[in-house]
Amino acid sequence: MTQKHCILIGAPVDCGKRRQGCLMGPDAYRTAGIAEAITKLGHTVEDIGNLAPADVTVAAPKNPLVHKLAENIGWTQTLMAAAQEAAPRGMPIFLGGDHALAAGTVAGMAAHAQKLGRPFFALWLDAHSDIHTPDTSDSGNLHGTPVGYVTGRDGFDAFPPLPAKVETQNICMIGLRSVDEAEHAVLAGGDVELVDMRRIDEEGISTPLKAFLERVAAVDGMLHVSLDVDFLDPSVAPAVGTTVPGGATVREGHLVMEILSDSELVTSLDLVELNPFLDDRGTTANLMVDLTASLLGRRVFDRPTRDKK
Ligand code: HAR
Ligand code: MN
Ligand code: MN
Ligand code: MN
Repeated sequence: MTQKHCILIGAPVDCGKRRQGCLMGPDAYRTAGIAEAITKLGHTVEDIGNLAPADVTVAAPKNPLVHKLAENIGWTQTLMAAAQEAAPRGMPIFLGGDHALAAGTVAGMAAHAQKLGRPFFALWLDAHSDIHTPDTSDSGNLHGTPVGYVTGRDGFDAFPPLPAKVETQNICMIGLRSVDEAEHAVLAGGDVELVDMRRIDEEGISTPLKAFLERVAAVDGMLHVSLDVDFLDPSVAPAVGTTVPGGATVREGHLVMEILSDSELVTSLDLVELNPFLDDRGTTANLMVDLTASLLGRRVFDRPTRDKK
C-alpha cells in the first residue's frame, strides 16, 4: 500500500461514561507497540503525545442525567482542532479514550474534507449506534451521542457549532447489536447504512462493506473509521465497559481492516473504548494494534493479482 505518515494523537477521554479506565488507553496502545507495528510496515509515525480538554464552563444540562457535560465539550473543542491541524500532514490515528471523543475527531475530519471540497464518509464499527442526543440519552453517558452530534441533531446547543455536518447517507454502521429505542426510532426511518450482526451472519461481513466502499470510491470521498472495542466479541476483546455478546470474531475484524486497506480510502482512524483496567494481560490492546496493522497493510500473503479487488 502507499506509504503514509501516521500521526498518533493521544485522547485519554474518560468523561463519556461513568466507569473509569479509558484514560489509560493511549498508553496501553503505546505499550502494545503501535508505533513500532506501523513503522515496520514502511510508514512513518509521529506521536504528538496526549492532549487535554479545553477548559470550558457551561450551564447545567436540560437532562439532569448527563454526565460531565463541560469536560465532554472541552474535549470536543480540543479534538476538532487537533484533527484539522493533523489532517493536512498525514493520517491521524486517535488513541482513545472513550467514544465521546469521536464528536471532535469526526467533526474535525469532516471540516477538513469540506475545506478540500471532498465528500466525507464515516464507518462506525460498533455494537452500539451512538446516535443519541444529550436529551434522548437514558444513561446520560455522552459516549452514546457522537453520531447524533456530527449528523447535526438538535440538543447539542452547548457544544461547538458544527463546521461541517456529516450526511446520514454517508455513514455505515457495522456490528450493531445494542440499539436503544430512541436510537431505533431515528435509524429505522433514516438512511444510515445499518449492518447488524444478523446481516453479517447471513451475508458475510465483506459484502455490505465492499458495497459501502464502492460508494466512497465513486465520489473520491474521504473515509473516517471509528473502531469501538465492543465491535468485537467480548470473548476476544474483554477490555471494554460495555460488552455485548455476539460480536465480530477476530477474523471478521481483520477482514474488515484488510478490505479497508486494499481500498486505500481510509484517511483517519479512531481506536476507542479500550479500558486497560479490564484487560486480560494486554490481549485487547494487542488485538487493536494488530487490527490497525492490518488496516495499514500487514498481510500473510499478497492476494494473487488475478482476483484483486
Ligand atoms: N446506548 C447506550 C447508552 O446510550 C450505550 C452506549 C454505549 N456506547 C458505547 N459506545 N459503549 O458504543 O447509554
Ligand atoms: Mn461506540
Ligand atoms: Mn460500543
Ligand atoms: Mn441507553
